[in-house]
Amino acid sequence: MHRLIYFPVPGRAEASRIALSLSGIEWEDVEVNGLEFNKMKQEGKLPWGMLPILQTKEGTLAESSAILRYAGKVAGLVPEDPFQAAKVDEFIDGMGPIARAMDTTFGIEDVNERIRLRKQLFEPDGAATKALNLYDEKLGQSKSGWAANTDAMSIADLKLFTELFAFFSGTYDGIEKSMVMGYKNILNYHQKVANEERIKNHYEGITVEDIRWTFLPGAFE
Ligand SMILES: N[C@@H](CCC(=O)N[C@@H](CS)C(=O)NCC(=O)O)C(=O)O
Repeated sequence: MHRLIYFPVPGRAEASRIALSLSGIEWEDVEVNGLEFNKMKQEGKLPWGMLPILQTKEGTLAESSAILRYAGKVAGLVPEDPFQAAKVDEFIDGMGPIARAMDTTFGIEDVNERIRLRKQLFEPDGAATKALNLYDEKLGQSKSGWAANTDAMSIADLKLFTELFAFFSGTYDGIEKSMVMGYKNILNYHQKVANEERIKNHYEGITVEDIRWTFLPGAFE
């Protein structure tokens, strides 16, 4: 039995949740709050002091991208071809800067300051704008339409789709849906992934009221 442990949000665990669901292996989605997180940390259950983690019978895996690569291999979402697999890794690693930029705004208690910092990320020279332009360009260049130009959907798509569109769900003060609406290739990509049969089935039952509404077909029309 595998146990994926994270906070009750998509965040850095959602891509692995999809991969685990598609893998067919038995797994449990464990959502914890801040108190439970602190307890796990104090008890030394978090290899790198953070979540998500994946508990397996062989031991605990930390780091969201490592968990995703593991779950993705089991689910057949990592290309066999070494070059394509490396391009998938390149895309996953390339997504680091925007996540790190967002991280700097999480610990800010003052809501106005938090909003100011987040809006700054979306200004013309901000880290989020740079990332969005890069993604838009790369998606426009992809012959297959998948993020890493792979023949089939890969873990790079699970990560890009879940982490990028989650930003615009309304749960992050200062970040609004309108901020992504000008990126044509990104919006086409949303439709491609949201309508992919396995993804569509995965989110069956999710409504527009849910935190995961950004993963539904038509969410950014
Ligand atoms: N590089 C790590 C970053 C993990 C991370 O930042 N986790 C956050 C939640 S998204 C966390 O555990 N925060 C609690 C804390 O640091 O106290 C990964 O990708 O897994």
